[in-house]
Amino acid sequence: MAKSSSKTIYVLNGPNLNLLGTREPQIYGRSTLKDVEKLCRDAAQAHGIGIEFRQSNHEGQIVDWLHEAGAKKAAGVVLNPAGLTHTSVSVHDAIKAIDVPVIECHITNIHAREPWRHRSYVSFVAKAIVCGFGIRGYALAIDGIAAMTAKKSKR
Ligand code: CA2
Repeated sequence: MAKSSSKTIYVLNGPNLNLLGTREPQIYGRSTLKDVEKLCRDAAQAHGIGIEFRQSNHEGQIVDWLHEAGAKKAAGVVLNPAGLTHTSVSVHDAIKAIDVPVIECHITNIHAREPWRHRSYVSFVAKAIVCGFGIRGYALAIDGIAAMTAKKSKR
């Protein structure tokens, strides 16, 4: 049987986010992905929850990690699909296939940017969406999952 990770939140980052803080600071700010990881660890720790923090430039890897989060019964997934947001039927299908709440998280407000960024294949199947708060959005998404988890365990 899969090991249960109900006290774990997966934070998954898609293509090019490894470059965060090194290019286009006027759009994405100067924080690096390491800074995002620290922010997420601190936010999760405040709720007594652990995190798996990962980044990949490969669509299939993101799909595999979503399956892993499902198999391990994670408390939730914070997913910044990056460019895959606007293209990936496979990421959409993987989210649909798992019984774990997935929070779509974007650093920028994708609806205030180019028209082609307004369409997200992920939003259809996400439990909730956070965008436009900069990297603080990741912490907000973790707080949201923690609140949902606390509510569930009270039932
Ligand atoms: O706002 C977000 O978080 C995005 O998911 C970021 C993606 C973009 O394609 C989405 O439309 C919105 C871009 C991720 C690449 O990030 C970089 C950051 C700095 C330098 C180069 C790439």
